[in-house]
Amino acid sequence: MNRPDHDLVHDNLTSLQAHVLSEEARYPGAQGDLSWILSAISLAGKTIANKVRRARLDGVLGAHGTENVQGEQQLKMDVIANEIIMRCLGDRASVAVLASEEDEEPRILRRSGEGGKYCVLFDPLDGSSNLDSCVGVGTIFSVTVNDPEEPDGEKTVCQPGSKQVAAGYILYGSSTIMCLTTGDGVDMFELDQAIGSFLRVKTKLRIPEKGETYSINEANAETFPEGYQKYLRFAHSSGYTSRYIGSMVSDVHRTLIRGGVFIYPPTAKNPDGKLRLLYEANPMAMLIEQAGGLSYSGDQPTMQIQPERLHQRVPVLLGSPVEVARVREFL
Ligand code: AHM
Ligand code: MG
Repeated sequence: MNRPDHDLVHDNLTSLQAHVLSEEARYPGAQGDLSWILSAISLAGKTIANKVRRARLDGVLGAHGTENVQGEQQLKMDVIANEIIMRCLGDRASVAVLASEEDEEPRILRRSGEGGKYCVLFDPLDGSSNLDSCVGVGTIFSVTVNDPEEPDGEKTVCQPGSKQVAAGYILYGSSTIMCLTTGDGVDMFELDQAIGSFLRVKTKLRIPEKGETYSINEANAETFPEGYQKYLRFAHSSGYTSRYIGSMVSDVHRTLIRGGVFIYPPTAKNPDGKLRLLYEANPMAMLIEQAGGLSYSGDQPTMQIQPERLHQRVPVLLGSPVEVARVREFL
C-alpha cells in the first residue's frame, strides 16, 4: 500500500512538553525535575515573546536608567525579561540557584537538603539593544547540577560547560523558535501563537559541515589579534560572504541552520572578548557541538574552560567544523 504524502500517524504534532517527557522516559531513574525546569523556561519564553512583540505599544523600549554589574546600561526590556524568568523558575522545587547576566550575584533559592538539584543560568534578553530596530533577540539558558557540597552560589555555578545537562535559546524573530539540547542532539521547536504551544519542527538538527559565511563585527578588525585579520584576508579573497546582525542568538541560529562561523574575538575595547562564558559561550557551545559543530575560546574548546568568575568574558569562535578548523589555522 502506498504511504500517503501526509501520514497522520507518523507526521504527528509533538509539543515541547511531550518531547521532553519522552526523552526523560529513556532514563529510568529520572524524576521529572529537569522536565519541570524546561517547562518553566518555555513558559518564560512564551511570556517574553509576547512582551517583545508589544514592547513599542506598551512603551517599554529604551533605557531603564540603571546599570548592570558590568557597567552596561540596562534597558526596560532587560529588566522585564529577567523578572519573567525569575517568576517562572522561582517556585520550581528543584531549582537551587538562578544566575542571570543582569544580576550581580546568583540567587540561592534552595539548598541541596531542601531539594535544590539544579542551577539555571541565563541571559534573559540577549541583543536587547537591537529591539528598537525590530531584529531578532533571544533568551539563552544553561542548566547544570548543583554541587551539594558547595554552599557558595558563585562557586556552584562556576562549572565548565562540559557539565551542562541542558542548554538552549529562544529566538524572538520573525517567528519564535526554541533550540534545545539535553545532551542527545539538538531539537527545534516553533511557537504556535494561536495555541500557545512550542511544537517540534526539527529533530537531531545537524550544522552543515562547511559554509562560506563569516559573522563578525568587522568594524573592530584593526584591533583583532593578527590571526583573525589574516583569516579575514583569506575569506575576502576566497569568495566568502559576511552576515552580522549583532544579536548573538540570531547570528548563531543562522550559523546553525546555514553553516559558516560566528566569531567574537578579543578587541582593544574588550581584550578578553565581549561574550560571557557562563550565559552565552557555554550554552551556545553545547548546542553547536551537539549539532556536529565546534566551539573554541582562545586555544581551548569553550566547554573545557574552568570558569573563575560568574561574569567572566571569553572570545568565541563557533560553527561548522571545517570552517572553525580553517579559522584556527590562522590563529
Ligand atoms: P548583551 O548581552 O548586552 O545584549 O550583549 C551581547 C551582544 C550579542 O548578542 C552580540 O553578539 C554582541 O553583543 C554584539 O556586540 P557588538 O555590538 O560589539 O558587535
Ligand atoms: Mg548577552
